[in-house]
Amino acid sequence: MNPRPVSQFNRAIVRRPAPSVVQGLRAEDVGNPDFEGILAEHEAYIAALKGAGVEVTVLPALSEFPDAIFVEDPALVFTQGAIALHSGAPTRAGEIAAILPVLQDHFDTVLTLPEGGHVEGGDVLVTPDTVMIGLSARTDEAGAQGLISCLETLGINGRIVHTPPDVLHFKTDCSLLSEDRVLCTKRLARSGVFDHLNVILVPEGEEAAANALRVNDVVMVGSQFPKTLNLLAQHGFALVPLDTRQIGMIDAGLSCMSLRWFTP
Ligand code: CIR
Repeated sequence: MNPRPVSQFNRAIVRRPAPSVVQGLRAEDVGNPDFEGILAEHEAYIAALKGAGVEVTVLPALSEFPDAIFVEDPALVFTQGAIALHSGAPTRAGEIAAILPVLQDHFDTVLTLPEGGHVEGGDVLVTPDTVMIGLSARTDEAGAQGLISCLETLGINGRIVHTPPDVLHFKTDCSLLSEDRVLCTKRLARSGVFDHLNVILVPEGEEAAANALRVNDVVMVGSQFPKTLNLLAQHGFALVPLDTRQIGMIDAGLSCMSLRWFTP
């Protein structure tokens, strides 16, 4: 389906965190993250994207939407075009209207998920032969079916899969490391969803490290996960460790803070 590696990117969009980010959604409240800490993590993330060879568009903070820093969720972007989604979280629904004009600035083709269904980008894993759409509390069957139609319009194949129960997004538990290798938690691997790929299991106790991010020649990984860093180094990956402890308090990892694509 893709003429180039799926993790080859030269453009990205990010959004600066607003002070309200500390009130971001979370499944388990372990206290508010530190705003200065999130700012620092976000700055380091932008620097890592640039260091990997990506031109980064930085959008202004949106204080009315605490989770708007997680731009991966309201949209999907491909070389062929962009798709504006409908969030499954009521407090995030307004982020779509904010990102739509930005998509229209960058893409000739901008589709919108049909009304009635919900999908968040965190549930969507792009692999070389198909786009996997994980059903979750944020992504429903109607949304996934609507997304498959949008993807077809762009000439891309989509397939519905399942997110483990009580896991926020499909990609909370996995990331594509290369064209045929995936980093994945044991609980997701057990479903057999990646039986056609080589699976590297996240070490016990570091499940949150599964949301890593391959960009061009490097893999960004949470710096607080030494066992995962060690394991991936043994597999020969060039690693960029990034601190995600503050955004981790609001259930986020590395993929969620950018929209990435390749423009020829
Ligand atoms: C949320 O619950 O929506 C945010 N606090 C975290 C979103 C993380 N998004 C992602 O991993 N794609």
